[in-house]
Amino acid sequence: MNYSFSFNFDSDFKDLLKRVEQDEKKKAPAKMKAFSQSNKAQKTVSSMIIKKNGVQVNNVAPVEKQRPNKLQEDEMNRNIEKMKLKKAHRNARGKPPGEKPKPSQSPVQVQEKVSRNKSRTVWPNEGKSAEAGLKLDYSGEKEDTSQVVLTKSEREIVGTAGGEIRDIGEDDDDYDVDISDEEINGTAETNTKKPTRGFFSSLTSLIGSKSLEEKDISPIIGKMKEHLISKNVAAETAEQLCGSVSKKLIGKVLGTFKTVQSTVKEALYEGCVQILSPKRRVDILRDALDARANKRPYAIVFCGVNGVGKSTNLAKIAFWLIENGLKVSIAACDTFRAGAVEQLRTHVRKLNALHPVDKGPETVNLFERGYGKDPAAIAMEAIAHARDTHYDVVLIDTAGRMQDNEPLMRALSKLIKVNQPDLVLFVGEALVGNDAVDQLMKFNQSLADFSNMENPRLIDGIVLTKFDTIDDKVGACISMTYTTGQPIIFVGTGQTYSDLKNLNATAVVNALLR
Ligand SMILES: Nc1nc2c(ncn2[C@@H]2O[C@H](COP(=O)(O)OP(=O)(O)OP(=O)(O)O)[C@@H](O)[C@H]2O)c(=O)[nH]1
Ligand SMILES: [Mg+2]
Repeated sequence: MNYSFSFNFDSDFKDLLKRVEQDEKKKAPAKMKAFSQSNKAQKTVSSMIIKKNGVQVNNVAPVEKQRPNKLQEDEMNRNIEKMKLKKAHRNARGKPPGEKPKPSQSPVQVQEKVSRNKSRTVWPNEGKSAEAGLKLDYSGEKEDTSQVVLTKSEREIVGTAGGEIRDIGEDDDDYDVDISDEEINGTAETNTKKPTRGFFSSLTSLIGSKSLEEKDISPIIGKMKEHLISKNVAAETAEQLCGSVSKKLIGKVLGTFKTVQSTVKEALYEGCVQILSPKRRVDILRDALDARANKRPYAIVFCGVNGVGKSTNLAKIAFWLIENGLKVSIAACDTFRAGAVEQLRTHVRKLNALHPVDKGPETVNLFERGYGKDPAAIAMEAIAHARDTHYDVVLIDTAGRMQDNEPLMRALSKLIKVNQPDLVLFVGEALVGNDAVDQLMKFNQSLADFSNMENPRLIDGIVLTKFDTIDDKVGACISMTYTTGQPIIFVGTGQTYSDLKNLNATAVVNALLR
């Protein structure tokens, strides 16, 4: 195919261009759109309108552009100048720009600074407990020559500890007792649909009226033992306790709607409450008043392993006795650990400042003979001095000692034998697990063995300390009372003078079986 043909491109193009130009000239020139007419402007404005209940509401407040007036402008300029000056000043002191100034000292820090030589930093968010926490920890105390400074919270507890010591959990958060009456009374089994909480709910049940055999209860008893150990009951104690519960139950006939689980639980509950219920009542206030009537001081010895809180809880007990109108002498018979005497001196100063006397002997007296002397002889002197000077109670602090340290155990046995105090208190931490049994057995054994007496004085009662640190792991209560058969007379629940409580057996068992 032949595509070649001839046309005059140049003249055709020129004609066409001329025509187009003439057409365009006839049209009016196009105007530029205002922004508000554009699609973009419509889009932006619609995004600023929200609908409230179907009614359109403008989302943005109209911004009225205001120029600062003269006065405002002057103020702004002055502030800018000030900022420039501040910055220049800071740079001149060598601090990198932007570094935050140090926060000023809190009142707690200032207070501590004047009252003690070296103070632990109290962080602002530590709150009351941290502040209070410092108060009774004078265990590292060196010679203290400063004036006694009483904090507001210390002054506030004066006059609050009269009468019997309150039970744990009565007025604070020693721990939460949260268990239903059904569970306590063992009536939960009648309502089998309702799930019971705690470890018992994980056990399978067997309902019916039948006589219990070992095979029925041994899986439950095994779990129960594990549970007790997890709550810090010493393994040995848990074993014995479960053994006796098991013995008690074998051959027992279940009621029609009773489950094995609830029967075991009931038996364990009863067993634990029985262990914690004192066989004999120790009434220190009454006995001290009796002793006063007989013109002799009432003496209490505090013993235990190192660092468990002997001196601190001795001071709390002194506070309680003073609040009950008794005069207290503290015998510094820890002649072994550096700082032990100064620690007590600090307490005595504090206690006297809290309970000042107008005239006559001070409310609390420190009987001290320095270090290295025979504690038994110092205790004897202290008791004689208290008798002569009309102090009602002598609290004898002793050095911490490990239960296997024979020379120190002999010394303790001698102190108790020659002074025959009214009460021998073993101080033990609530934190202790398996060692609780070992400590108590060996302390008792040493007191018996080294006294060479037919009826030796043994431990009469227990001070359980640091109860505030264990949450619901209350097993040490069971181990200690089970091992000695002696009651827990005081419970230490913190580090202020008012953190001294009475054991509430039911509350502890509820926490234990939770
Ligand atoms: N959280 C808490 N701490 C306690 C309690 N009782 C004592 N402490 C603290 O335990 C530490 C040791 O207390 P001390 O009273 O010195 O113990 P100790 O048994 O006399 O010590 P040694 O004489 O060295 O054997 C101190 O920091 C006390 O503040 C308590 O009930 N709760
Ligand atoms: Mg001590």
